[in-house]
Amino acid sequence: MLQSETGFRLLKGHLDRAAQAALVEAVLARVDRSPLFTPAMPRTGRKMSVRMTNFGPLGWVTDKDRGYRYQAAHPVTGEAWPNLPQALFDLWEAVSGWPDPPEACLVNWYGPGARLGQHIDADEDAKFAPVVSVSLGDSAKFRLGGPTPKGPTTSLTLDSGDVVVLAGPARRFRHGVDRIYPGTSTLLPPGWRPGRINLTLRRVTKGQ
Ligand code: MD5
Ligand code: FE
Repeated sequence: MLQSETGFRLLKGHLDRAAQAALVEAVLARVDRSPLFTPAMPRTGRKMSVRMTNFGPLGWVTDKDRGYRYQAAHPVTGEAWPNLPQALFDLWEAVSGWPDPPEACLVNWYGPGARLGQHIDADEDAKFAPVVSVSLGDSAKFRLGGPTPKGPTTSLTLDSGDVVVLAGPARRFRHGVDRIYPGTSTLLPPGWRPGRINLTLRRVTKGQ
């Protein structure tokens, strides 16, 4: 099926409710020190509806003038990103099949009405390393295409606790989030829901 040939693996309900709650606590404690920022598209400066922050030595950022990139400092506070929660190192080790640890965890927060347009993740020098994604909070409609800008797409629902592993060819597949389904989870605390948090663990540098 889709999963094994392409390197796309959806681990439905990989994290139980207790693991999700512990992860949310670790994430929100770090977001306190490293607040969500509003990313802007290169050149147009158009603001994205998803809000972001990062954990780990490198974080993904974008703005009008400098575009998409990884950097060591938060674009607003200028501080280093917080460290990765141990649970995310453990998850990466359990599911990624990659020998080196993740260097970046992009944290995406979707409020009601937020979406993420179809795109391919290609800003990492480590272009063969997998990406591991964790969904927390409200469910989302995720749409996965293929390696080219056109062609058919498949819609999937990502629920809280789901983990997606993108390895091999799927690592370069077009994808996006069409919408979230507000009120489908009670995991996130008041102020964060309705809403969805997605964590993506990534290798950025090629290393030696
Ligand atoms: C999300 N995040 O749910 C989505 C999907 C992103 C992003 O797309 O870049 O932050 S996470 C699943 C994902 C990540 C990277 C590659 C692929 C899927 N893929 O090739 O299908 O916030
Ligand atoms: Fe992506």
